[in-house]
Amino acid sequence: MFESLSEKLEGIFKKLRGRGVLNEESVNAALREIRMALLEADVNFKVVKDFIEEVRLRAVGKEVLDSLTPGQQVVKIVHARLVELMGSTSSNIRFGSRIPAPIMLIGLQGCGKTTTAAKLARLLSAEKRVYLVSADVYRPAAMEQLAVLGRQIKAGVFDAGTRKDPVKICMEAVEQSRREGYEVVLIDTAGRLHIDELLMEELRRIKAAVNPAEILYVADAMTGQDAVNVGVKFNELIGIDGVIMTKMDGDARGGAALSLRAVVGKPLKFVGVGEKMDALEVFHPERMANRILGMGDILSLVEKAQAAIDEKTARQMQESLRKNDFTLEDFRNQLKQIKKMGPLKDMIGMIPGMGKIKALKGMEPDDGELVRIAAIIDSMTKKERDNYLMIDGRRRKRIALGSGTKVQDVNRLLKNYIEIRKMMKKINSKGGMKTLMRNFPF
Ligand SMILES: Nc1nc2c(ncn2[C@@H]2O[C@H](COP(=O)(O)OP(=O)(O)O)[C@@H](O)[C@H]2O)c(=O)[nH]1
Ligand SMILES: [Mg+2]
Repeated sequence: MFESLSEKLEGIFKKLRGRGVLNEESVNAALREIRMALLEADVNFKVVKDFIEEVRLRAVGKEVLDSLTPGQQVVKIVHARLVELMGSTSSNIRFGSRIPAPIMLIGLQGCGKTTTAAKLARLLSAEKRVYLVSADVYRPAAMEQLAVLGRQIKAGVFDAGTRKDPVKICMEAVEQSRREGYEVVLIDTAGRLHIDELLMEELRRIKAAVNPAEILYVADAMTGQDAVNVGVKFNELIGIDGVIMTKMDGDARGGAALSLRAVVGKPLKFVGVGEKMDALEVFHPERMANRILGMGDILSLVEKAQAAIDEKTARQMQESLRKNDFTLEDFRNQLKQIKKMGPLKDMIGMIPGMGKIKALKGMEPDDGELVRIAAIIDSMTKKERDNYLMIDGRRRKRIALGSGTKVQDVNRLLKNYIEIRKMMKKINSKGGMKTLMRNFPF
């Protein structure tokens, strides 16, 4: 997601950076390229137009032309606009004062409603007692799917028995959850291949019957601008309070996520980033903008780390990310921790600078690769791990032999390590991660 947009924007900014002073012409040239990059990322045409106009207004002002670091100014403006475009701050679910609070999930078939209902139940259950109910009486396996997921995450699931009326099922589920002391009822509704009047009528009836605290539209990122258009329809016909965008881990170009807020006028609240039950994240516009601009997303990374490992280890990791003397030992520990957190590919994009490292990108390390890297580092002496400079050709041969790998593997690992170490140094010399995120690495 956003990979190719990130790459293009980075290229555009690099060109700007090379200039001493910006003039209107170079700003306009950059804006034309940004416009193309956004359109290619499948961002809504009108959204792109407004975006560019706004950036132009702010960028062609006097401050920028006189600025000492004009490239930086433009990136800042684009960054600020991206954050605004996605809604500025993250939006939580508003549960209201009624207990239990019914939350309805709506969307087309296959967009990920059932999976998301279970993921959301899992996420919310850190703070609330959450009950699940499926109102999908049409697909034979739909209720069973939710029941299975519910068992997996240890959430209560309403058993509809032989009931056939979705409205009655929802009402009884809300009653049941009240009796059993649940605080939230997540309602998974049926979807259709297209928006049709029958589906809308059913959703309206459920809405009228349970009076949900929130209605969340579940959108499949892979369907691009269709997801946005369908969102507009659902909002007109049912009314929605927010959006959950699923399959952000896929190779969708990201335009839908960027256009939603501006076109539908409702915030993106969560994003689905995988099929597993823990693959749902609160959506943070600021962090997403950082990621799009290739700045990584250290906050998300640390948050994930905290969920996956105990806090102490997370703190150590944060430290070692910042530490100047990032040794091979740190590198190995970090890879181990990263492995615990989920697919490495996703994580790499979140570490500042990592996305830019070509060598690492080509490597796309899988689990096997991680085992190999660990084996290579294990075959080093403590001294070598502390000081990679002493690892000469002879030592490389020995390490390869000892770890059952080839000298080329050892070379590649050292090359990657040196690149990452350079990034770490850069982060440190700028006075820590915060400054880096605020001021951009150039
Ligand atoms: N990769 C990925 N797959 C997802 C995500 N969310 C849902 N899916 C998959 O999408 C498919 C349809 O999901 P489902 O919840 O049954 O959709 P529903 O018809 O809207 O209830 C399933 O194979 C899910 O595993 C996500 O965030 N990432
Ligand atoms: Mg379903």
